[in-house]
Amino acid sequence: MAKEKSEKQMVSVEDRTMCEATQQMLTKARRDGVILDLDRGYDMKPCPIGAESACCKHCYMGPCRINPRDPYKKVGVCGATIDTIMARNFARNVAAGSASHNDHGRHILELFRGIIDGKIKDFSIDDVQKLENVAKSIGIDVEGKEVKEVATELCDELEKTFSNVDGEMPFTKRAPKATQELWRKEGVMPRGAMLEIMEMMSRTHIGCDQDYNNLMKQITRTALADGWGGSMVATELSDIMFGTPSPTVAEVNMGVLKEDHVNVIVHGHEPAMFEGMLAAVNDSFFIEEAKAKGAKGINLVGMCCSGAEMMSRHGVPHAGNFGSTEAIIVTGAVDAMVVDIQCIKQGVAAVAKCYDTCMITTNPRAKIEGATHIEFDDHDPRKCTDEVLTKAIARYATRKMPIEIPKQVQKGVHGFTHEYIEYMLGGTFRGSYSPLNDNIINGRIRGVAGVVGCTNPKVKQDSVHVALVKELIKNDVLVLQTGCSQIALAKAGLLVPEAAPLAGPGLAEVCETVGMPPVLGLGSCVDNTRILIAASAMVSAGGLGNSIADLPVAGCAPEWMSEKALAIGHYFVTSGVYTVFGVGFPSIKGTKFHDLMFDGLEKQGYGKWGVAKDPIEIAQMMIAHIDKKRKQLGIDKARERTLVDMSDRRELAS
Ligand code: XCC
Ligand code: SF4
Repeated sequence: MAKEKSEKQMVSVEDRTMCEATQQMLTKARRDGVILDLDRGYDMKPCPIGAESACCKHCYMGPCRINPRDPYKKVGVCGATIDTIMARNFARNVAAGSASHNDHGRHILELFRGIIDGKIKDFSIDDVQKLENVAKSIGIDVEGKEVKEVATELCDELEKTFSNVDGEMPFTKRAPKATQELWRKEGVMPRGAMLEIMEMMSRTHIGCDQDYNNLMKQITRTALADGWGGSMVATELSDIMFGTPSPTVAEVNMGVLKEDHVNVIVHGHEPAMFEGMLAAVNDSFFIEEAKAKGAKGINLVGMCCSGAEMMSRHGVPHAGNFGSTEAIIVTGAVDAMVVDIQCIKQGVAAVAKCYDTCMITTNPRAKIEGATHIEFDDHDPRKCTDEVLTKAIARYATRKMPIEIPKQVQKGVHGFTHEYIEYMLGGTFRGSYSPLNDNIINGRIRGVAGVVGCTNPKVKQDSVHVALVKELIKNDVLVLQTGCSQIALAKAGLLVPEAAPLAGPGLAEVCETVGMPPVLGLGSCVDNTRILIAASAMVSAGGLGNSIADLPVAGCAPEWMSEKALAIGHYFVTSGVYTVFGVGFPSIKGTKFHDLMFDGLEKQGYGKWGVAKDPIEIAQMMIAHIDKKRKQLGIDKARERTLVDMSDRRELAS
């Protein structure tokens, strides 16, 4: 790749990312004349009309462009108004995001079915307790039944998540009654995901649904079919097959690569291939092969979401989030980059070519031009994994590139789940959410925030995540995390109990008593559904209202970029959570569609959307919402008393 700009002309690496390892690799890439996403993102000037969702290309009478500064002046050739155009664009984003998670969930369900049928032999049911709990949660009677019988019934029932053409999606039963009633009243209760996504695509065709209010109902149904559908199926069945995580110390950042080992990175979203790789790297045959070529062993590490799952379940080291997947190749130390689906930048393959890294795709749904494709088959995992390892070892043996591995490694505690939160705060014998609710009611914990989602080269990598989470915990808000955001905070050193002093006095006291970090890592993006279940459990534990919308909670994706993030955001909003997005939002302020999203939905009994760029401003918006909910619940005064108590005690102590 040609060197296009001298280093002087380029923006400083410190402005592109706060991750020091990524800074070091970006510097090296520039020196090597290789262009990374972090620089492409800076150079790309996004289309100002598209950025505000003021264009439509749903038919070839257009594409039609509306002036975002004067949105009601013109309509499209077909007559579509700006509200129709924005609603349809958002609808298709949500449909794509929901489709991704449902496709993932359906694959996991097929794997589960294969295990039950005995056709898949390399995986098994690992967590029978969780199997029974999940089955019971949707009304399956498990008493006196064999494991296989329960599994079959659960599998048949969950199949409906995808294939139902009427009725209600099975996991919606796990939402609070009042939340379910709202969905029924509004006509947004999801049926089957395939139907909802198909209907969403059809309704957004030219000349179909042209009322943004009516479109919103199907958008909501399509998003709920993600959170209470495919994503939840993926998380729950993965726990049943591969084990429910519990807190595990794991290492994060590029320093987990080892110069004297064969380094294999797995980057993607479905855990099956990664689980297969983990089995293969522990095979003594390959360890001996690697040693015969002069390596000390094979080092398997993860990136992005399947990496976050493997870290939670097995403590597998994690090399970095979405913003570092090209940069890490620049180390020269990656012998194989093995990918499956979602969030794999095509640029990773181009960078891999520059550094002689084996770039291997494994999923028939996601090939990349120029990459080697070695297909992963659930029925015969070793066929793929062994070929991958053979290639990786061969690349190690013929390494030609100079190697430079950043030193940064941070230890953190990962692998929290809604089950573990219950146990951690309630104890083995009286496991319940009541202690969490009590601490919220008495005000030590002001509220709970979910901070999740991607990194985006439009903003300095990790910086908004870290500043936002620090501000939230300082204000006694307990933070739950998933995905690339969790990795950002892990790199910043906040996923350890020792971070408790960074929290406000109330939250710090709870963390110190329990021995937990003020920031709890829950895993990958499909594991956002753990937050939905935790919120439902908080409602049923009592004292905090009747629906998720009553809870003093808020959500945020401060550096979001993907359509999946929009689908997740909308299922949180319509499950009752105030959800703020950073970076920007594809809608125009002052339009009817925007007002519906950012205000009207709340009046209908849901949560609502918010948008801001500055982390402190985002934190203040979330805290103001939490305080509003505390006031509505009548628990605002308790917090003032508790905090006075604590400062009194502190003064006495000093
Ligand atoms: Fe992708 Fe899931 Fe976003 Fe990260 S957080 S960039 S969606 S890998 Ni899920
Ligand atoms: Fe233009 Fe309407 Fe066609 Fe969209 S559907 S491109 S607004 S004519």
